[in-house]
Amino acid sequence: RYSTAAATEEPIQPPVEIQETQLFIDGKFVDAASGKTFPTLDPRTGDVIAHVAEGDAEDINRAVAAARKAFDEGPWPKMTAYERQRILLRFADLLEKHNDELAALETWDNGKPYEQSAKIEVPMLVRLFRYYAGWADKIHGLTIPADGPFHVQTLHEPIGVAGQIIPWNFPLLMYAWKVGPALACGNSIVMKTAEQTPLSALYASKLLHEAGLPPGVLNLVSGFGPTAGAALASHMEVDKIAFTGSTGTGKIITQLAAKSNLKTVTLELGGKSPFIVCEDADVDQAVELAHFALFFNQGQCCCAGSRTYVHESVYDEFIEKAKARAIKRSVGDPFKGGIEQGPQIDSDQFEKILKATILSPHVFSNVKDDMLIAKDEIFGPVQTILKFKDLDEVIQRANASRYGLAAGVFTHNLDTANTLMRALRAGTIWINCFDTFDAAIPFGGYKMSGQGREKGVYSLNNYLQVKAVVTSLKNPAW
Ligand code: TXE
Repeated sequence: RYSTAAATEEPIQPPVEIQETQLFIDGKFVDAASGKTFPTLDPRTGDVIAHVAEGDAEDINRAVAAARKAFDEGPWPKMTAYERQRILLRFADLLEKHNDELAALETWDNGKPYEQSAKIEVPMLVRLFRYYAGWADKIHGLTIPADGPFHVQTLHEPIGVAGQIIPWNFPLLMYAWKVGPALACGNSIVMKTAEQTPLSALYASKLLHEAGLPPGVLNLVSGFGPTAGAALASHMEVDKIAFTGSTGTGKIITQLAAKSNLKTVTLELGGKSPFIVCEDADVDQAVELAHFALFFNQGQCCCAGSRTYVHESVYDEFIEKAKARAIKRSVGDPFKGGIEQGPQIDSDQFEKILKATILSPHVFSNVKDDMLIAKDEIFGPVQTILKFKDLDEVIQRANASRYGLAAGVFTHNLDTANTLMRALRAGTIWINCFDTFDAAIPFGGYKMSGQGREKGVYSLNNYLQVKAVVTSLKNPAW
């Protein structure tokens, strides 16, 4: 079992039946061309939940052909924006109607608390598709006053076939962050889900077609990175690749894109985000927020506040209280009510965390900046607490990382907040809050945490081409 959770108790039976296990290509559920399957495991026990079709390069070829046809021949990019919007809105309604089944699949495959899936993540998924449905009919170009007798305008057009590769820590949300903007802009998609968590995206894609999405517009291939994923990133007929996962794999994706057809690349990668507790902090509140910033989702968040910097004046009190809070954390079967922490995703991640520490909620005090637990992404329930003296010093230390995904600041001093907010080199700064993931707020990384932004209006740029149209004017006076 990949946690100390409830090792002696019988696992609770998830309230859902598995129905979709095949690949989804051209509007149909189909077997892999090779006929192969792979098991997806219950993180609570390591037992097989289902055998899922294992796509590889040949299935990616089939999926890309379907996506190409849907894009090049229509009807998707040729539909009116309003028609596309209505499909996305109907999809959001269906997701809302099937909230509990989606949440159960997500928890069964991933191990995160069911209450988190059902009350936070699936509702966010619904909200995100409504947000991007709203954009579908508001994407348009400009009319530009150029020198000379010309009428100049820009058309904002979809890029074409988007390849999308997602990880296992937020399977449905990562699906939404990528599918929402791509469809709103009129692209077609081939997505590869993570091998640990194929189930919820298959169910969601079935609902998307019930909502009226034409066949071939969204194709879903379950399978592994070096086979299906690499085939997608290096495909000559794919116009763009969006990836979320480790920094190492992000480099491979970029190389594959460059070596094939120079498809555009957006990346959302690892992090080692600082969470800074300033000297004016109410320690109880700061402890609670820092705890959430790190331990949320079993510590498996790319933006986890995994370097907790605490001012020396409140350091000792903070350590005692952080320890007490971690001990209080309720760990157990994620289908049980009131559980804060379920199992880690799988044995690989479990072993990786064990190399850094001991599993179960853990707090390390007196950490130095050059220790591995202060530098590397651990992706587990391990809080690393460091002491600082003054603002300039903590700015320098917080920025001395190859990552720059997010940062948390805890202070009620306006000047301190403003200084940190401007000085920290990260894509998101959360002040007196953390992990606020509104659909409209852009998310992405500085430095080796990624390229580009997802969510919000910014994500539309990832899925659009700009065409400049210059028309010579016969009668410049008009
Ligand atoms: O990630 P990978 P893994 C970090 C976290 C974690 C570590 C390893 O630190 O411990 O990465 O996790 C696909 N060509 N994050 O191994 O390999 C793969 O199939 C094309 C941070 O799960 O990056 C999956 O769909 N694709 C993170 C996706 O890439 C390839 C979330 C992510 O897997 C591929 C997850 C290849 N050669 C892990 N190799 C975040 N930023 O949120 C793998 N893939």
